[in-house]
Amino acid sequence: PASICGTWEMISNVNFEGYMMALGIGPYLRKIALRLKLKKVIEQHGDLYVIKTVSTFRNYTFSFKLNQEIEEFTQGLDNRHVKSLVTWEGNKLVCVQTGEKKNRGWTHWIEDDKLHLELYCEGELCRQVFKKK
Ligand code: RET
Repeated sequence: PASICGTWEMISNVNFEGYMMALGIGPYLRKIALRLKLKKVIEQHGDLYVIKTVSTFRNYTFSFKLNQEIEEFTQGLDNRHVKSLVTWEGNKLVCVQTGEKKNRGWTHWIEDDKLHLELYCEGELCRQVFKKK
């Protein structure tokens, strides 16, 4: 599959508000977050992946190895501890985040040279699309 590595700039962001509400993020932080033009910086070193969500306001970095459940602390998002498991399912990089919130996770994939990201939590689905820088 096409590589997801590189620097990506957000071109669309649908229902980020609903996703953040499902996470229980307060109105003040939601308002700031909604205005951000996010970037994804994705690196792969062997079986170690690093996904950086970068903005002028706050950054979030998640590092993981495939097929190994790890503790993730969603610092600066909803500040929860979850157990995260990332696997390839066909051409999709799929993460399940097990914890207090039901049905939580995300999926990354490449389509038409764009990086697609679906974030979901408790019935809310946010769709983000990024173009390569
Ligand atoms: C920001 C700003 C502060 C409020 C919120 C944020 C959301 C970050 C998200 C990051 C997702 C990262 C993923 C990483 C994969 O490895 C931008 C930090 C709510 C949703 C999916």
